[in-house]
Amino acid sequence: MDLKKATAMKKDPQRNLDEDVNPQTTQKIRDHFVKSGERNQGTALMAGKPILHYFNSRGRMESIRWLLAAAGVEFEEKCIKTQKDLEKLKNDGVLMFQQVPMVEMDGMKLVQTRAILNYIASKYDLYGKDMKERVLIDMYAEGTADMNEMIVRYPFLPSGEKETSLAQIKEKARNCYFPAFEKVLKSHGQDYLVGNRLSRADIHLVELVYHVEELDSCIMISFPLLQALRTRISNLPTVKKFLQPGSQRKPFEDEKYVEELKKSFCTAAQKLYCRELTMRSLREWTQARDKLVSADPPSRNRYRCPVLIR
Ligand SMILES: N[C@@H](CCC(=O)N[C@@H](CS)C(=O)NCC(=O)O)C(=O)O
Repeated sequence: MDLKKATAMKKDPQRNLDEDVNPQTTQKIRDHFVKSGERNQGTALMAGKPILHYFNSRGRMESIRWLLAAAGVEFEEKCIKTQKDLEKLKNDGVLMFQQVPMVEMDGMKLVQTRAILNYIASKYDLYGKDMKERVLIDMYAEGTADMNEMIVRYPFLPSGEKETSLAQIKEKARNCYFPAFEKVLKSHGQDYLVGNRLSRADIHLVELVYHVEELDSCIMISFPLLQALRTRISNLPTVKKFLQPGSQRKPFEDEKYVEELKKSFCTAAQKLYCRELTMRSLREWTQARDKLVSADPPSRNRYRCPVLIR
């Protein structure tokens, strides 16, 4: 174990794990810090924690929260509470495509969920040991992302569409995605999906399992190996902590939660819309009045502004 390197990292906060070419060395150093009770060696020693910019909901940010938490990385969240907050971020020019998730990390402002996840996985050695492992991890991660996309949308659907969507989610999980992952685990008999060691694929899959179970509590009965994986991953100290109440994990967006979220956004959006309407009607009224007044100047006093009256 390279204690010299570990000590150098501790002394130099800017030093990061991704400078270590050999993942085994990285793992050893990580183990060293874990053993010595100094978790989050890559971040706690760095200048700042990653800052996550998103709504107060799971959405597309939840996988990022899971991955950071599993890697033992502490992070901060700047919650977008209103349309105004979102507009401000957009106007500040920090959202490359005018969208969130956005993560401030290592001096960068990262957008696009997949790119962010790739970066975190690479940095914290959760992305396999070679190209072949990596492509498997990508395949599995993309599969879970497709399934997750349906789940992310589900709480925000109009009530008339929810039932169909829920049935689709259950059907896909039960007959396509979960059997596929069960088969992978059965094929090699190992503890993790790829390369017999923890990768982002395991974290994404277990996150998905938790989310699907919230929608269908019996679904796991037919998938014993997935259940075992879930238990294994849930018992990792970092994940265990994240699963406990009071962590940064976001709750399932039930109807009440969605209503609250919509209210804070609709109110701000409506205000903006109303202001625009008001300004437009004011402009139109002024133009009409000016036309009348130019034909009959003394009539100016007869026209009072309807917007101001209102
Ligand atoms: N491909 C992007 C999609 C991002 C996206 O659709 N973000 C939504 C929130 S989940 C957003 O920013 N919506 C606000 C807007 O477009 O004004 C990603 O994966 O990050």
